[in-house]
Amino acid sequence: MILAVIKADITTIEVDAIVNAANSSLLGGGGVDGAIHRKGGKAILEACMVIRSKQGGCKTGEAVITTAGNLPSKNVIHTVGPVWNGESAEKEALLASCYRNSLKLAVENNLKTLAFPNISTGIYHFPKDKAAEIAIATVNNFAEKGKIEKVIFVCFDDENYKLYEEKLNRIKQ
Ligand code: AR6
Repeated sequence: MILAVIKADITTIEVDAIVNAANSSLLGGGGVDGAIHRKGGKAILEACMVIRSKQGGCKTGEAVITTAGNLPSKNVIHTVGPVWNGESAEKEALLASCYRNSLKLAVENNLKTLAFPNISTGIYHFPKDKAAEIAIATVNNFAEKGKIEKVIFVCFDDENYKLYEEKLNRIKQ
């Protein structure tokens, strides 16, 4: 599995699935979620509504998959990150679950290339350094990583980009 980092808008990335930092309603919101729904069009919301009617949304740490509508990627995996409100091992475990459950869903759907945003580090206020550490370790230690060809960490701000670059260089050495 190749691990890469870029600074970009995730809605422009062509991969088998981009991951969305959603909320448990799956009805859209601000940040990367808003951008994905806006650019992907109503097909994504419609697919989310179908999932809502079957299972009532998506719990924190879990993931669901939909069409990517008008986006260049083939699918969108929606995962719900934890809201950070102070030091908590439980929140760290939930963030790791977001990455692990998204990867599992990719394997189940035979998807080979994935792009992750920096889940929970915006509106949900998870500390960026800790989040990057968890994201990279969880992806790198994923049990079925041989089944995924490439994971791109798509950063939107310089701080996250520098953190990922530094941490990825360290594990590649
Ligand atoms: N491409 C890539 N990354 C982005 C983009 C983009 N177009 N836009 C923002 N980011 P956030 P959260 C980065 O707030 O913290 C929504 O309302 C952003 O800089 O999108 O998990 C949902 O509906 C940050 O580093 O997600 C939820 O209610 C990262 O994406 C809530 O926000 C995540 O920031 C989820 O909060």
